[in-house]
Amino acid sequence: MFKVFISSILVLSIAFSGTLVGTVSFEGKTKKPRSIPMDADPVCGASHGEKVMSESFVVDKDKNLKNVLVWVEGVNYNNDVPKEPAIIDQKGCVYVPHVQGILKGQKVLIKNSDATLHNIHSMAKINNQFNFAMPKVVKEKATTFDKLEEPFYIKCDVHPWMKTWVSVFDHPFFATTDENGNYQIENIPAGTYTVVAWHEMDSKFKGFKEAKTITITKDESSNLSFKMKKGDKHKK
Ligand SMILES: [Cu+2]
Repeated sequence: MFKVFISSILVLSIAFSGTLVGTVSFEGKTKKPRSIPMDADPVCGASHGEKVMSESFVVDKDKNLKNVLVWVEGVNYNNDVPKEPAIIDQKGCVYVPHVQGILKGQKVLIKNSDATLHNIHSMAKINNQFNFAMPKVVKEKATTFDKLEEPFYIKCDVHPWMKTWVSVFDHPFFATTDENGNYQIENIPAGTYTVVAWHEMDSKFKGFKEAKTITITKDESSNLSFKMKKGDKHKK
């Protein structure tokens, strides 16, 4: 009797969830890809065979936008945070990944894969800020973010071009768009939600934040796409 009860709960919790997919694109004249000069630190320059391109504004030939963080708001999530740590790697004097969602309380491993000095400096507004050097012999430091926060950046004080964006969530229903502007968020409990798409601030294109409403129905894939224009802002 007890077993039957447990298995029916499992079936219910799996059945009442859906998938959200979509594309974020850019409307208007894009700008040329910009390369990052790294000659100031020979170790950085030497770690790349070819030019390193800026990741702050990347579109494909159809103007689909990479590195947009998309998240669902107000989802009830009572599971534990993942055991696997989130990774912020300093590799070739670039942060990998360029933007990511991290769960509140999840272990975050900050790696230095380079044979050079980095200084990692968090510009969080709600979470505690940190600012410490990682000489080439320091390969790993662990931290956590304890409060929910919309995207903020972390920079390197040694290499002014280095910047990565982090947002802190209390659920795992977020994703970053790939090189073709696509995102996919799975296993969202059925319900009606606000979904936010966010792209970082850029001196020319300003940045983008847009919220839309979607109803997730069980066992189905819902589609929600966004379009960024030059001059959009991070409006609430
Ligand atoms: Cu650095």
